[in-house]
Amino acid sequence: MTEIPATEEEAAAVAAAIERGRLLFAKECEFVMGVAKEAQLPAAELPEIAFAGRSNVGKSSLLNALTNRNSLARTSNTPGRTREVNFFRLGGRLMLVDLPGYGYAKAGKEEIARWNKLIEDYLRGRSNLRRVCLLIDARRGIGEPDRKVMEMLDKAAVVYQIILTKVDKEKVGALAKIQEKAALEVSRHGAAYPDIMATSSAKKTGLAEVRAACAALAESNAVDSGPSETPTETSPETIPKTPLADPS
Ligand SMILES: Nc1nc2c(ncn2[C@@H]2O[C@H](COP(=O)(O)OP(=O)(O)OP(=O)(O)O)[C@@H](O)[C@H]2O)c(=O)[nH]1
Ligand SMILES: [Mg+2]
Repeated sequence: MTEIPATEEEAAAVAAAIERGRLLFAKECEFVMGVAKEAQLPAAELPEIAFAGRSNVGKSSLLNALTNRNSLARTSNTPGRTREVNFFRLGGRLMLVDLPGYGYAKAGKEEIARWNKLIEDYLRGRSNLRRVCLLIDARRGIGEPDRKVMEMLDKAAVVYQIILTKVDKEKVGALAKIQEKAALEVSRHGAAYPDIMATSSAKKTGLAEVRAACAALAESNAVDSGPSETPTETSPETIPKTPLADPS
């Protein structure tokens, strides 16, 4: 979904948004804490953006890539690596939240139930949560476990945005179809942003656009009230759509 700005002003606004994203993510990012129970959640001191998605989809890798760190968030070939809700403070302006993955079949039943409860408690009850980035593996598309989370977010009126991951593994043509299909599905969900971002942490694709969207949310004082809001200068609506990945 490549979108070329229609006017010079629009192009300038997009460039400025990208630059604000770059500046924000050039700031210090520090691990604050990992939380295993809702009762341990830190005070809601900053605007928050959470990264949710199936186990192994690339949440921790995306956080590392966005912040230009190799090992800020722990990543692994083994699904189920992130077991707590991990909080990272970015430049004293924004809290980035790395969630445990859902849909990890090999964990014990009790453990899965505990993680799911933790994720749900967090997502439902966080007053300063500006946006959930719902990560979807570009090769798999939106699946049943993702739909359940989308429905839960719709019901809780928590605004979310789909971010495709690992687009380096897909060809441009196939990726465009996956984006279209995801956009169609998302259009039926009240709390979802219509724009589907496409990223690769491995190839650093689409990162500038995600940073820009995060910066716009960090700057706006109001809690993100969703896709129907009239765009403002710092609104995420002014953020460019992610160009398709170059598979080379
Ligand atoms: N090719 C490719 N591989 C990726 C990309 N992002 C992540 N991976 C790989 O996917 C695997 C899982 O990545 P993680 O970032 O740990 O995934 P996660 O969603 O945090 O997983 P959990 O913490 O288990 O929920 C690792 O082997 C990463 O190297 C990407 O953009 N491209
Ligand atoms: Mg992880």
